[in-house]
Amino acid sequence: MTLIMGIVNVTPDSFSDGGRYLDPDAAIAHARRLRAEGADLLDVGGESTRPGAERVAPRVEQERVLPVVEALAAEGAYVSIDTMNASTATAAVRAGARLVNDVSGGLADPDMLVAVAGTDADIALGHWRGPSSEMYAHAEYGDVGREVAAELSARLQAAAAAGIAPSRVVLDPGIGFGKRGDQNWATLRALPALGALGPRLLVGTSRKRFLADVLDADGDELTLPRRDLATAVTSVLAARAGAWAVRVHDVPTTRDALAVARAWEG
Ligand code: PMM
Repeated sequence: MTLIMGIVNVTPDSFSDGGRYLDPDAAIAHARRLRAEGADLLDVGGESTRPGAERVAPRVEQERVLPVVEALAAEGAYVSIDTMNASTATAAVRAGARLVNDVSGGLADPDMLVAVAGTDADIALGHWRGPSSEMYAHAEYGDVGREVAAELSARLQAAAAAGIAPSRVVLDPGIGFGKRGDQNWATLRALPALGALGPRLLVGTSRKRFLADVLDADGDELTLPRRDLATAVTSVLAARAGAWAVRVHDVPTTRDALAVARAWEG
């Protein structure tokens, strides 16, 4: 059964919910709500990766996320830490996080893989070709599905070389990261090939621009319900393609969609 990862962005500038949960108490309350709605994991992040975003100092990132991770883990929640910084990853694992979610696949911080190897946490490695400030500079592909698979395979090997067994790895195709509109759909079509690499798969499509493009919806708040419905559809399709987990903002809509798909499948 595909797990639902609920998004807890403790940031002023994430593209769909930036600033809403910057206060730790607001973030914790939001995460509790996601959990009550059916989230199996809570993904806590303190640095926006929206296209064009500038990096945040690890100290600032940790001030945002550590109180939230600690409170949720103490309540027994399965917490993941969304970070590209090794120091934040290790501090969050000490605070109770069980999964390090690195959208850069261990590329942004050369210490990340070794740091995680020394903990008992798992790691999600995202497909990534460069920082958000230059998000589309590397969006040049021949066969995007093949290239994403080859580059994730290389990250899997790098993790193994650092001492992280494949059973501790989750691979993520990095939807929206260094990929333009249609390149995201081609990447999603390649999910079965990514699954053949072995590790569990995590897929994050939630509210992303490539969905709005299909819906002909612009970026304002009114389009969020439409993006959430589109996210539920892509999450169901990801589940059918074998995803271990889907990362979403709107947990109830995706939870219902997954339940309906499960009923169909019997
Ligand atoms: N996308 C975002 C942030 N973190 N983590 C994983 N594993 N996969 C993703 O696709 C992903 C991520 C950007 O979305 P947000 O700003 O809405 O959180």
